[in-house]
This record gives sequence, C-alpha cells and structure tokens, in this order.
Amino acid sequence: MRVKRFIGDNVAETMGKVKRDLGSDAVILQTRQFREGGVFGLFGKTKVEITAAIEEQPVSKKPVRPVNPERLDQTRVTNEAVYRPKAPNPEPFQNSLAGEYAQTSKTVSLEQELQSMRKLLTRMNQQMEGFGGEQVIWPVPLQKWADLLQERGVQPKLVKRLMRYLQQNLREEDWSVDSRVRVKLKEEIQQICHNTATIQPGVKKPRVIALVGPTGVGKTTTIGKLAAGFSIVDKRSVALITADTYRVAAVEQLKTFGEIIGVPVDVVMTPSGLKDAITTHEDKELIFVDTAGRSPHHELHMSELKSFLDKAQPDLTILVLSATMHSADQLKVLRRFEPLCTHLLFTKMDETVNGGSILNLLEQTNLPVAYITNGQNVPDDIEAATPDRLTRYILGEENRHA
Ligand SMILES: Nc1nc2c(ncn2[C@@H]2O[C@H](COP(=O)(O)OP(=O)(O)O)[C@@H](O)[C@H]2O)c(=O)[nH]1
Ligand SMILES: [Mg+2]
Repeated sequence: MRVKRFIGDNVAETMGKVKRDLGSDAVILQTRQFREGGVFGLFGKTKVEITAAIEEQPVSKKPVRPVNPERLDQTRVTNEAVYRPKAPNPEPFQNSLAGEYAQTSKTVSLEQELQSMRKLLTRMNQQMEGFGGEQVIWPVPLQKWADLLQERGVQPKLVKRLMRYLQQNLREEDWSVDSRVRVKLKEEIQQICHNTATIQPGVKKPRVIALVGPTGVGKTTTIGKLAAGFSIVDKRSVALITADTYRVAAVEQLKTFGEIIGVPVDVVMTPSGLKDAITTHEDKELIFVDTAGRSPHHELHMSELKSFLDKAQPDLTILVLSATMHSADQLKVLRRFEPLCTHLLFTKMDETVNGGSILNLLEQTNLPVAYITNGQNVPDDIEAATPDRLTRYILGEENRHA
C-alpha cells in the first residue's frame, strides 16, 4: 500500500491531485483543513490536506519463484489477465461482439468509478464535519442550490439540513431538474416557516396590539401601515397610542399620520397612563400601541418596556425585526424580547439580499410571523406573512424593488 499526502487550496483541487497521482481507486484516509502563515494562525490562508492510499498492483510479469508445473496454467491465466485485462477470452471474438463487450465493460467500470467517488465524497463530508469544517461538497447538480442558500445568508447548519432533505427525498435523476429541486426545497423551507398568523380585530372589546423592538427597525412606520389598512381599507375602528415620548419627532410622526387617516392618537408617559388610554378606547375594534425603541442590551430599557406591557396586557405583542440586521444580532434581539412577545414581524425585506437570515431565526423560535414589510410607502408596503410568501423572500424570488 502506498500512502501519500496532498495539499491544496481547496478540496476540489486537492482531490484532483489525488486522482491524478494515485488514480480513482485511491482511498482517502484523512482530510483536514488548516491555516498556513499569518500571526497565530489568524489571517492565514486556509489549506486542505488529504492523505490518500492506493493498493499497489503486482508489477512483476514473471513469477519470481519456480512455478509448480501443476499450477502453471493458472499462472498463465493470471499473467494474461494482467496484460490483457479487457479481453473476454484469449481467442478473439468476432469484431462486433468484441466491440459490444468493450462497451459493456466500459459502462461497468465507469459505474464502479462513480460509486467509489460517491463513497469517497460521503466519507470526506463526514470527516470534514468531524473537523468542524463548514465546507461540504454536494453532488454536482445540487451544489448550486447549496450555493444559493449560502448566498441568501442561510447558516451552514441549515444548508446541510436542506441539502440532505433534497438528497433523501428526490430521485437521483431529478437532481438536475431545477423545477423539481425547487419544489422540494420549498417544501422543507415552508415547513420551517409554517407558523404564521395575522391580526384579527376584536369582537366585543378592542384587540390591543403592541409593537416592540430595537430603535429604527420600522415600528412606527409599520403601525402607520396597519392602522391605515385596517381603518381605510377594512373600515375598522382604530385607535393609536404612543408610549414613545423620548423623541419629539416620534410623537409628531404618529400624530400627523393619525390626522391624515382620521384615527385618534394618544400620547402616554407612564404604564398606568397607557392602561387608562386603552380604557378610553373600549369602543374600538383595534388599538395599536407604539413603543420606544429598546436596546436589548440595556437592562433599564427592557424593564421599563416590561412595566408598560405588564400594565397594558396587550392581546398581541409583536417583535419587529429588520431583515437588514445581521443574523447573529437578530438572534440576540429575539432571545431578549422573546419572553415578552407573542408574534414576529419582519421589516425592510426590500433592502436585503440576506432573506435567508429569517430562516435562521425561524428555525430557533416557535413564535408565529404576522407580517412582512417591503418598503417605505404607507400603507402599501406590507403583506400578511404566509409560509409560501416567506419562502419566496428567503429564496430571493420576491423582491419588488430589486
Ligand atoms: N426600505 C424600507 N424602509 C423601511 C421599512 N419600514 C420602515 N422603514 C424605514 O425605516 C426607518 C425607521 O422607521 P421607524 O418606523 O421610525 O422605526 P422605529 O424606530 O422602529 O419606529 C424610516 O426611515 C422608515 O421609512 C421597510 O419595510 N422598508
Ligand atoms: Mg418609532
């Protein structure tokens, strides 16, 4: 057995070297990723090392030891097999038959080669995962789907889950049929996004809906869209209350807006003020409560928000998250606000190419998604969330402003 180490810039290139040098029967013993150069291994270039081995063929054509005459025939056959491995028989067949045989044996050996390649890939993937490496190779026709998901910002762990789903639920001959792959992929993404629920107006008493979240994500704008939609389009009785008294502009923003659409706007300073304001609007079907942007890292901010919510006891508390935030930041905000919230709402879907980040988030929570907003126009740029719509945003199929 010959064992050799190969080093390259990436797996594909290094595998190429293995194949060129040892042939396709080579067995991969070990793969690892390492960084070359750089300070303390930082900023260096990632390299791939593959250790491979090949069973060596007997090279001698002549028997080295004296041959037992009884076994001579067998030896001759063996040698012949070495010299003319493809010949079906020492006696040549008719040309056409020989051609047919050659064809079959070619197909068989190609198939074998394919199979051994597939096994190698599976093994390499397992080894790479063992090393904590994130680079995983997928069958060629499926690779572009993994690339798409990654480009959309879907995290590696989820890309793997989706790719495995495709491999297990699609026949191999369908891997290169884009329309079939897309249908299957959407099936699994929709499964992750299955939990959606929109706002329903209250029947005998108002439904109270508070929007919370970090500053600048679009809470006030979204309240404007919802209030206009419900009051002007659906002809529902609506009231707006803002507890965001920190910024004069924020109060003005909502007051002006209320005047335009003919909806009352109350400004409250304290949790009990909020409770009183809700009571004065008992005749309404919907009450939207706007809150000040709260930093999830600011303890006082969070406990202040909590005391407003404790007093107001909204029916729905919707956490507003911007799709333009980094996945890790979205997750931090979610973790901090989740105990206070009943629903999620994603804004600025029009501004991001990382629609996949919402998939990362939805995989981590059971909160339903209520709406998606996709622009600054009030009241047009808002849509009810559905599994199908979320999936289309995640895959980048839906981007009105792109
Ligand atoms: N592109 C885009 N901008 C939005 C969207 N929603 C809100 N905005 C903008 O985001 C900025 C902050 O919005 P605002 O409602 O004041 O955020 P708040 O601090 O959470 O109340 C404003 O410039 C809005 O026009 C959206 O869906 N798409
Ligand atoms: Mg605001």
